[in-house]
Amino acid sequence: MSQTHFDNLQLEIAAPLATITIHRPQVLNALSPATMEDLDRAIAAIRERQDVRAVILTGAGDKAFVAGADIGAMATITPIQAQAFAARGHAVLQNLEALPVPVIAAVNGFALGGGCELAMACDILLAAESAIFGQPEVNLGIIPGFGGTQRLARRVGVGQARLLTYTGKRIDAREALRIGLADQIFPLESLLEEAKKLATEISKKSAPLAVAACKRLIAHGADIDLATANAFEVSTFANLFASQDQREGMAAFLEKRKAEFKGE
Ligand code: CO8
Repeated sequence: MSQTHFDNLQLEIAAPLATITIHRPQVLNALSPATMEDLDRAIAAIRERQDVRAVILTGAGDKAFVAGADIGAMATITPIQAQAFAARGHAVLQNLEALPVPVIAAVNGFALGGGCELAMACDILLAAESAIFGQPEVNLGIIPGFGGTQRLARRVGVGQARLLTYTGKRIDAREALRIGLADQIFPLESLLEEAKKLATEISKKSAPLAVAACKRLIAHGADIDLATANAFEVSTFANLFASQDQREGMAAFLEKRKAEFKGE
């Protein structure tokens, strides 16, 4: 197991799992520009590791996942600096989305503004029953700037996205689950354990190239027409028949044994 302490987060790698914990408890894990750079470094470190099969992203403490972008760091910035911060935030979240392994958000408390946007850039969003979600930017005179208007609308539909972004209201985990913002909810005490259970299940039972292919197809398919997306599915399906994992998976089934996938 390896642990890397960045200034604003911790990265623990215990292959096949990696866990990123945003660690700025004094500001409820708010995202400063330096935190986004640390996050990008952690993502790059994970990308280097062939033995990591799933990532968990959470916040330090039991109160907040991430309470938003750091308002103190944003209060006096210029439009040019705001543009740079938002653009960089988008790039980092795209790097997170581009990891070939599933990223599971374990939302352990407030996920507001940039925190909600960070959680939505993950593949699967698990939340504590005590979690609180919202895009409160309009209450600060700004709008979501890390993809909130876009990922939220794609995730929960334009109606719910309008309700949340126009009012800035907070919703609890049950409401987040009802509208499809959260995928599953658990008591806070068992959230991390459940996230690890899911990550381990995917890591141990599922063929890595196949999981990566599902991830790519679902992510890109949402933004293109159905016929084109289905055509990508057909060619990706066919390509997997060039993998050792396909031969191993099918042989193991026929021989009634557990498959040993290598991601090759
Ligand atoms: N930024 C900076 N500091 C914060 C933030 C934040 N987002 N959230 C909380 N803190 C700080 C508080 O100021 C407080 O510090 P101190 O102890 O020094 O007073 C400490 O964390 C604890 O917070 P509270 O005392 O407020 O705790 P409460 O339990 O009373 O309230 C809340 C918790 C409801 C979460 C409250 O802290 C809150 O409303 N926070 C702000 C939430 C918010 O508005 N988030 C959205 C920010 S904007 C954004 O995310 C834009 C994203 C796109 C950026 C684009 C780049 C240009």
